[in-house]
Amino acid sequence: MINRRKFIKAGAMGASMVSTGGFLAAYAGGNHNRHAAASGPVVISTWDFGVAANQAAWTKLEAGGRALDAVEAGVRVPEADLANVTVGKGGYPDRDGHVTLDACIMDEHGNCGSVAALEHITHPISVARLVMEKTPHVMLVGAGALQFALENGFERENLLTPEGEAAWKTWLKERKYEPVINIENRSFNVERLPGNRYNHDTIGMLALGRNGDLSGACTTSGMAFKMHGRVGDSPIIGAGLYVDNEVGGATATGVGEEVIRTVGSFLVVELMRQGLSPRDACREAVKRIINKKPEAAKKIQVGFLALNKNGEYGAFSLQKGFSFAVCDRYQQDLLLDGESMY
Ligand code: SD4
Repeated sequence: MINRRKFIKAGAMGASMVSTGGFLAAYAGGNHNRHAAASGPVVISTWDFGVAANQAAWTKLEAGGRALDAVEAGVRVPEADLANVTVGKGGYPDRDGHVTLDACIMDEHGNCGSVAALEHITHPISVARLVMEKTPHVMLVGAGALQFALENGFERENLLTPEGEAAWKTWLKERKYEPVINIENRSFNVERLPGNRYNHDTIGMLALGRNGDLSGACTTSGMAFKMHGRVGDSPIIGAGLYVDNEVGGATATGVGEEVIRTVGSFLVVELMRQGLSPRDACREAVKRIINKKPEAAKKIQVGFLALNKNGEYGAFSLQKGFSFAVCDRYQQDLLLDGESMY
């Protein structure tokens, strides 16, 4: 896998960039702040597919573009990628066979836009941006969101690929209609727990522009085989994404219900406001999830990713297996393994 190779390479290079303790030790200590804002823009995003998405965002940031334009351009990459069965077109459907998408975006002024349970549109993030910029509202859902998208020139498409349909039919045969999140993937293999590496559905991206302004975007097809009408954390401002230009931004991935319960991304930003590093703020938010539901927390994945105003970033998750991608002027293809509680 190319990303694995790049990660190893990145780890080795990182080790040479810190004075003591090596790259991973420095990260574990919460000192993952090699790149301050003064040294240039930075973009970070969730999971392995964040590497390619970051590079699209980087073309905007490098040219001095707005962080908002960067995050929109970045997350459009996995949205359009048919090989990606978890975001945008080609995403796995709900248990009734509908591909329903959730997305939100937030800029440096606190403006935000969101769509939930949107069908037939490949780029929900761009619809969310239009909701932010062209309506008096923050959030449009379902049929109303689709109507708004079509009225604004978005093309109606079939988002269910043959692969997605086949996966859905297999799920129907073996599991019937059980309203349990991703029950088909529940096993003792930690990587296959709901929300984890082989069962994740979201790109969350945060960017800091050359001028010091922050923006974020989050987009997903949601948990595979969810109930029709189910909305996760990803389009909920404060849960799946939050940006405060005075402090920093945060985004979440994993089982959205737990993120909503803790208003996770807002919590991470507020903890950074109180002085915590991005990594420590993410860790504290993960601890809140464990405190609320200690037993459930062992069987699911939730990961947080954060970027502060100084360009320092960090991540933390419940389970092992949460990767995130970092792109700045030093390196455009860095992929890191986040720390985890278990
Ligand atoms: C959701 N948070 O719909 C999303 C899915 C996800 O890893 O990120 N899974 O709950």
